[in-house]
Amino acid sequence: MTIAVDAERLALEIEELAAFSDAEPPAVTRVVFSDQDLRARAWLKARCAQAGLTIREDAVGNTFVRWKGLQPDLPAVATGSHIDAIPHAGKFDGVVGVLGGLEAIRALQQSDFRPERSIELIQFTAEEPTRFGVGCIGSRLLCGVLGPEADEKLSGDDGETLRTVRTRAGFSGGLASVRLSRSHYAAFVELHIEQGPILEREGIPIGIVTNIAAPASLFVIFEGQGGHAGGVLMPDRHDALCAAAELITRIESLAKNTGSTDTVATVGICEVHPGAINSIPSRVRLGVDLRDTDGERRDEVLRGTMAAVREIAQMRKLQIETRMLNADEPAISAPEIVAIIERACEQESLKSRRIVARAYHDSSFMAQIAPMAMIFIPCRGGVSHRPDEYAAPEDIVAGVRVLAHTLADLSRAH
Ligand code: HGY
Ligand code: MN
Ligand code: MN
Repeated sequence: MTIAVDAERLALEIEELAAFSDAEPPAVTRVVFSDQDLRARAWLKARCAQAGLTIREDAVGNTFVRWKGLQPDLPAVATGSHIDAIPHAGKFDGVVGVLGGLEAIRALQQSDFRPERSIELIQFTAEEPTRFGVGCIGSRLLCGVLGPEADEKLSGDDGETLRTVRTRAGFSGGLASVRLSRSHYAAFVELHIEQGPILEREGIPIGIVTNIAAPASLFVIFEGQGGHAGGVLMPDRHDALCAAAELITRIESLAKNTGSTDTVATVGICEVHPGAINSIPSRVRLGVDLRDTDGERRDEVLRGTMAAVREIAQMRKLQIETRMLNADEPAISAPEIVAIIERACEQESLKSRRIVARAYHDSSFMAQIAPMAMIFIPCRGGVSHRPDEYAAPEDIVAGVRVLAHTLADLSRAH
């Protein structure tokens, strides 16, 4: 089967989508339900409509773009990813899976291939945690890890709830209607940049994900006494930032000492109040992100973190509160889909290797309702979540070609 990918059109579309941003190029900021996100969604739907595909949006804004198969009553085959972007990110994270998925469908439409199962592209809402503190809200609701309570439970730093924000963005209806059954899809495959250095370092164009690391995240709030930077002597202080600093280095050492490099820990948020140079910090909020391919090893770091919180609170005589945001299970790819992707790579005479996904993805949750696997392509220097994130056009096209073969294979009703 000849797969004709329109590389030029795809490259142009990636640039066009990147322009819907609240940051100066080459950075991209596109927070879910922001005006730029809504403009990007409208642009994407217009591109999908031009391809003659049917479009449905659910109550949280997940967007479903379907190429109807010859046997439309069979469970469809799905692909997809996200278009929201954290502040000052790049233009490829998530986008390669959405626009690459659209291009894979268009390439199959151009060939003489007709799918028996429908093929559906999904653009998931809020893969990034920026707006509501938790990532993958759209796919969590799809698979039932999150339920209708999320409407009031999830809110941004501005206090606005998910319900308020999604309704204002034009997505109404009960969140219970977002949930899909385990038989809704026959398979789910996501194309994504690796967001790591391995494929580029080894000169391999395709990574086939075997498992996705499990994220856990929490806020830690330190309440100290504050006071005048000159007037309060050291023995009398209950400095919230010094306590936070101690916890940060304890978390780092816990992650470094699990015996595996698959364990990672990051404190990506540190808010200091009142934030004056001559005032002892009275309140600090840390945002902590812990991950591992092994859920139990990740939880060991989480337990160690909680023990350190108790010790530091006691030693420094201040209040420390922890607020769990999420603690998810690692996802395992379906071996039969891994094998199909490997076959697709052979058809394209592309070298591939199996690989672990260290970032989380919507696939992490789609794995709970359908056999899942991911296709990775290299990104320069392994860099992501930065304006200099870059994937070469030839690597994107290779990923789209492998995805197209995989979707075609999966869409046969056998
Ligand atoms: O944080 C992640 O792993 C993903 O990029 N949201
Ligand atoms: Mn990301
Ligand atoms: Mn992503």
